[in-house]
Amino acid sequence: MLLSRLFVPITKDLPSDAKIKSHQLMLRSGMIRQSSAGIYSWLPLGFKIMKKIEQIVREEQNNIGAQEMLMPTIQSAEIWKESGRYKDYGDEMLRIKDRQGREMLYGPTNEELITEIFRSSVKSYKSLPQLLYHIQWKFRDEMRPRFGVMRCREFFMKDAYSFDLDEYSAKTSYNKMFFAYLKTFERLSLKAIPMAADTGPIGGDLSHEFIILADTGESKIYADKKIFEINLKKFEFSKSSLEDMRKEFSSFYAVTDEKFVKKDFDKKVSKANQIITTGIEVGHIFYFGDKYSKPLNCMIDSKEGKKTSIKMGSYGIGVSRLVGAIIEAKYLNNVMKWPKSISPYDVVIIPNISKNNIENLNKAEKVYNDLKKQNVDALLDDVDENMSAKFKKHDLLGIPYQIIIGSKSSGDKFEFKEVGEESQILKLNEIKDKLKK
Ligand code: P5A
Repeated sequence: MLLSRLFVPITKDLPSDAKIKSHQLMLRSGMIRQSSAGIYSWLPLGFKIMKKIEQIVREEQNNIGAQEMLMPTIQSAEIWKESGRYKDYGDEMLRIKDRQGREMLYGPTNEELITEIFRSSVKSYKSLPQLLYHIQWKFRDEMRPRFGVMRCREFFMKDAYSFDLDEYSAKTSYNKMFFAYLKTFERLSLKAIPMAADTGPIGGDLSHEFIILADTGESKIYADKKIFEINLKKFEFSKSSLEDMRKEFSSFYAVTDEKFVKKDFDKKVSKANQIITTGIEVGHIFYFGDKYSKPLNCMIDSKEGKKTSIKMGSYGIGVSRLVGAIIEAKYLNNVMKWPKSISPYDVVIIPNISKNNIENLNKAEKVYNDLKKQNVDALLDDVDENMSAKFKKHDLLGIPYQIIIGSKSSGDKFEFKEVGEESQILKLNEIKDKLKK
């Protein structure tokens, strides 16, 4: 892609409510544009990054056998009346009437709708277990939308739902998700820690929030330092039971605000290991048994022919929030560096074309075409401006590798730089090898 053709409206002007760095960077680098309070349009650069995050989330769901589907954003109020949440959800629910006067709503979550689908189609234990998910926009009329995409009213969520015959197998589904989440966040180069959490309006008694540490996070957490040191790689997934592996995490104190009990914290964690800080909730999982299946009458015939209500859980990842969360984690000293797995481009070519240097531009185009042939997704900065302006702009765009075509490049050797590291002079073939790695 040529940067001069990319619709990326970089701006210096920031609204006064852009207080945290992810919100500022997303506006300045033209990733998003606010349409009204807590509602954003995603411009090409921001959308491309979010799509890459979505794809990693999807792959890790598919890896544990979850099946993708798509439910609508607009739901009927009827099923919410059946579960009792139509009233409970209060003002956070955006309620709409259609032309026939029927009560509708913009879905804040999908427990009711998926249970309704399930009850009308599944009758026997033989069809269980099932794991279903979709990635869809949600709407919550937050009282105080803030921090850009972190707490908005319309946001993009992956939500999964598990259906099992009994509590034991439902907890196996929970554990599968637990580890799928850890792998997902690891692929996004985030250290997300599972913390025992409150269940709020979703309900149930077993729940974990996945939190990444950040000063600007809205979740207060209390944890044992040692939980941050657990390395996923040490687990042998084929050999150990998921429950045992999860217990390893649970053996360390790690809770959010609502679950905090000072006496327990002081008893279980030495003073030196106590971490009291803030973080961003990027995922949240719940086991709630028959909280929805019972009132919605989602029953199944057991092996013995007895009618029992299905045991369910639900599992959310804030896909759009993750874009902001990753910026909070990776934007340091006014320089952004996207993790390679979700960078909008693999590499940016930056020729010095000030003073109308056609030779550098030609060289850059050759490199660009060469990389394109090798399926490297390169961005060519063909914008007519001086190098210091270019570098400032790329500090915002955060593409992790740069090929700089200026005084240090000659013949088939180029200046190659990984953001945050010293630059090197390398042959194009060597650069290609590095990029492919
Ligand atoms: C789990 C999936 C649920 O809604 N029902 C279906 C359950 N959980 S949750 O914790 O309420 O939300 C899941 C994740 O969505 C993100 N999120 C938000 N992102 C941006 N703006 C918001 N207002 C917002 N609310 C929730 C979070 O990442 C949360 O973990």
